[in-house]
Amino acid sequence: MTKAEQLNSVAVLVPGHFNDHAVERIDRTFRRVNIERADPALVTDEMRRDVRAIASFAGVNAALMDALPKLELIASFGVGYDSVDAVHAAKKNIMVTNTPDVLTEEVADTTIGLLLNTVRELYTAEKWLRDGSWVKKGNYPLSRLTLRGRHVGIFGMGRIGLAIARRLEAFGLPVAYHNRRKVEGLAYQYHPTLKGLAEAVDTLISVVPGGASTEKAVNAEILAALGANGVFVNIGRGSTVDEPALAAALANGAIAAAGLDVFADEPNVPKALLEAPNTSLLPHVGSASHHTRRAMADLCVDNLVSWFSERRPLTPVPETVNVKAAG
Ligand code: NAP
Ligand code: 8YV
Repeated sequence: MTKAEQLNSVAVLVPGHFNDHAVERIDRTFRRVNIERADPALVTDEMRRDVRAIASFAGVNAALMDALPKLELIASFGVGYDSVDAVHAAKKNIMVTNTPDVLTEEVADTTIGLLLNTVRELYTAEKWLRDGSWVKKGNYPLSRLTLRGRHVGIFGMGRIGLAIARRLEAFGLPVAYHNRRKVEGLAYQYHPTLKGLAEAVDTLISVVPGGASTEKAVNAEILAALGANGVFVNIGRGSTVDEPALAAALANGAIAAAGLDVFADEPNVPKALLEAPNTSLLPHVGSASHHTRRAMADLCVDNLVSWFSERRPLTPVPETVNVKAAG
C-alpha cells in the first residue's frame, strides 16, 4: 500500500458541524465518518471497529473515548480544549492536539474592538446614525466611559494575553497581570492573586482557559475590587465568570460596564446580561474570520496528517505531551 492509500484507509470521526475547509482536507486525505454529535450513544459497531481519530469543534468526553477502542488522536479545533477530557485521554494513551498561535493576533484584535465598543458605545452610536436619530435628535450623547487614563489588568498573560498587552501599550495604557506563575523577563507588573490585580486596576480582561482551576474565578468579590469605574472584558471562557454576580454588579453599579465574547452556556446568554444597558455582547467571534479559521483548520488537519504519516503530533496539549504513537 502507498502512503496515500494508507492514510486514505484511516477513519476520522467528525461529530456535528465542522469547518468546511477542514472537511475538504479530511476528505482528500482520510476516510471521514460523520456522527450527529459527540455522543457515545450514537457510536456504531463499525465506528467502534474503525475510528482512529476524532476531528472536532465540540467537546470529547471520557465516555466517547471509551466507546472507541481504536482511538489514537483527538484533533481539537481551537486553542482552548477545556471541553476535551485531556487527562482521561492521557491515561488511555490518546493524543490530544489543539490549534495555538495561528489565532492569537485575531483574538487580540477582537479583544481591543470589544473593549473600545464597551467604553465608547460604538455599536449604539452607529444605531443612532442608522435609525435616523442623528437627523431627528441631533448628536449622539457623549460616552459615559473612556479608555483614556485606564489601567488594565490581564487575567491570563499567555499567548493571547501578551498580544493584547502589546496592543494596549501602543494605546498608552499601563498593563499588569495575574497568572499562577510570574512570566520571567516580562516587564508588566505581576500580581500573585486575581484579587490583588483587580484592586490595582480599573479594567480587567480575562483570557484564561476554562476548566476547574478558573471556574467562576471572576465573582462578586473580584468585581467589587475592580470598583465602580470598573470595566470587565471576557474573551477567554464563560465558565470563568459567575454570571449572576456579574449581572448584579452591572445593575447595582459595583462596576461600570462589561464586554463579553463568551458565556457559560453558549449560545444561551442570560437575560440580565442581554437587557443590561452597560454590556457589549458578541457571539463568541474572537477568532471568527475566514482567514484565521482557515489557518486553524489547516493546523487541525496537519496534526492528523503528521500523526498518521510521521507518528508524531505538531501541537500536542501539555496533558498528552508524553503520549507515544504505537508502531
Ligand atoms: P495560553 O498561552 O495557554 O495562556 C493561558 C494563560 O492563562 C497562561 O499564561 C496561564 O499561566 C494562565 N492561567 C491558566 N490557568 C490559570 C489559573 N487557574 N489562574 C491564573 N492564570 C491561569 O493560552 P492562549 O493561547 O493565550 O489562550 C487562552 C484562552 O483563550 C484559551 O484557552 C481559550 O479558552 C480562550 N480563547 C477564546 C477565543 C474566543 O474566540 N473568544 C479564541 C481563542 C482562545 P499559568 O499557567 O502560569 O497560570
Ligand atoms: C473558537 C476558541 O471559536 O480557540 C478557541 O479556544 O474559543 C475559538 O477560537 C472555537 O475553538 C471554535 O470551536
